[in-house]
Amino acid sequence: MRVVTKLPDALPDISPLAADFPIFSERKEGLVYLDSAATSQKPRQVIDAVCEFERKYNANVHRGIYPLSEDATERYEGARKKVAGFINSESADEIVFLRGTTEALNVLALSLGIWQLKPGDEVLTTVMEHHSNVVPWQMLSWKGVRLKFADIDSEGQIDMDDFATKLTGRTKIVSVAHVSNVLGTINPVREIADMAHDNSSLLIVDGAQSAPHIPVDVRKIGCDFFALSGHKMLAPTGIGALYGRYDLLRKIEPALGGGEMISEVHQNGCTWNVPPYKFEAGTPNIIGAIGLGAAVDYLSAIGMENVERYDRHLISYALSRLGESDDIEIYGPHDIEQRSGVIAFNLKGVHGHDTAEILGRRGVSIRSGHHCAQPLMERLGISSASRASFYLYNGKRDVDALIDALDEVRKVFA
Ligand code: C6P
Repeated sequence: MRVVTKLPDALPDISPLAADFPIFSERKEGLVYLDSAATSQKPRQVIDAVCEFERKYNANVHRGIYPLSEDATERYEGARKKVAGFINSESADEIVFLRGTTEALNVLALSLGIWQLKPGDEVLTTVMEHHSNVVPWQMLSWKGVRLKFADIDSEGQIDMDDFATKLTGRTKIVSVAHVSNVLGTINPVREIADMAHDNSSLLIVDGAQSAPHIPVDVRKIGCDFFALSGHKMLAPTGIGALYGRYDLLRKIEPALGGGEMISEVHQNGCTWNVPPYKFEAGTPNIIGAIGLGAAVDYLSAIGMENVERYDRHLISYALSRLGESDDIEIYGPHDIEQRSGVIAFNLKGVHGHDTAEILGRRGVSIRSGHHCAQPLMERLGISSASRASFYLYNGKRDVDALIDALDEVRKVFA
């Protein structure tokens, strides 16, 4: 497997890693891809690992005792170990393979919500959350569980005084994004973990936007659960992971029932398998896990510190270029140390969808709209924003293409 392990110290015109991503050479019309927060592109190393598995190792896992199935199981469990190492969990038994962050948060809301929370209990989140960290908790309202939102300040960071005020004796769960998919804010999850635990609350971290961009150490963070999506970090869609502290995974009830998650089933009841299998009902996304393992190998070979440093170069260059014009409003922290991955902005007087549509015609792919974060849009007093999101295959040239294309938008609306 060929892996380019070095990212340059200064931002190059074209990322040396772009060559690993077939989509950039195979699309004849060229591609300026600035929507990696929605989903990332996939390197050859991941595509090859997925193809190799389908060609040589495909069988169901944990079920057959013939060599092919044992091979498949070994590779599937190997991927689990890689994910465990990537986020520094104590053991692979703390990693549950699920479809992604949304499914992980729903599983937690069901497990904790239905089995453990009582009427009057509260879940504390923030106003910058993705709907995946809002709706599953709101769905517990039938049980009398209340969802509260900590506010943000003018820089798009959590208002920690408001957070502290809303963290009460009734708060059983705190669930926050590590990195906002709109503001790019990196939240102080270590501090939040201490506050939550001092209050005897559990801390869930939505790592959908952090795991692809910054080193994640669940033990250093001190969170109880951490969710990530493979497709945002170079793996295929439909695979993600839920980390849970082993003692908690043992204690809480499963949310999904079926094959694999049981120990025994009788007409009058059943008993659960041990974690993580207790939470993996049915045939899992084996091929997705193999792809996620390969993606973790790829990112680890580069080093997440290097990925983070490169991300800062991209963000800082893009912020400075976008800041050259006074008709662009940028959302999120000014301090680039406090942000990661995405820049949401609005061109004054132009709807985000118009901006994205015109950019798309110029070969520049960005996202616009509410970004599945409507409470945040309401808080910012806007209905939509354009968002450019960056990853390790982007270079200066992609940012310059964005800036040039924005001139086209200005011309159309002049
Ligand atoms: N945000 C975006 O364009 P899934 O869809 O389950 O892989 O991830 C959900 C999710 C949860 N939390 C955060 C912070 C996210 O950013 C996302 C996905 C994408 O911003 C698609 S809406």
